[in-house]
Amino acid sequence: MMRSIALLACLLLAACGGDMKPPLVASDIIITAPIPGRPMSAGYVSLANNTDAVISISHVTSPEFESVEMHESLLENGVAKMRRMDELAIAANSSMSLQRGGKHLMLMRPIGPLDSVSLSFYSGDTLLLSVATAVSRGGR
Ligand SMILES: [Cu+2]
Repeated sequence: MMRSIALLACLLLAACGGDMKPPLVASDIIITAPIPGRPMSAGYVSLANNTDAVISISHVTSPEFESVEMHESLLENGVAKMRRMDELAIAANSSMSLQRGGKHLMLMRPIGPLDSVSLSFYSGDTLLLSVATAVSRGGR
């Protein structure tokens, strides 16, 4: 709780600062179409932290999916695996790319049609950013 208050204060300070860049910006968002028989999509996105403090994403939600997990791909004894992450930390004034073979979002069990997908990024109870994008067709 203390942590979210501290973060919120930072974000408010950043918002009041002279330069008008939003604290957290998402770009290059890709949501893959679910593979038939596997009710899940992957989400890739670049996240830019424009503040002087670390931004810690604790969870991501999407109204179009039952749940969203933050994953990291890794090799374990030569076998590709995915591990669930409890937190996604973006260093001050840096960007992080969620991409194929690396950190990514796993969107589990779609609810209804997926014409457009919304993602909300949270730090504790604080909504940091909401974005929406179309699902890429034919991609994986
Ligand atoms: Cu995954």
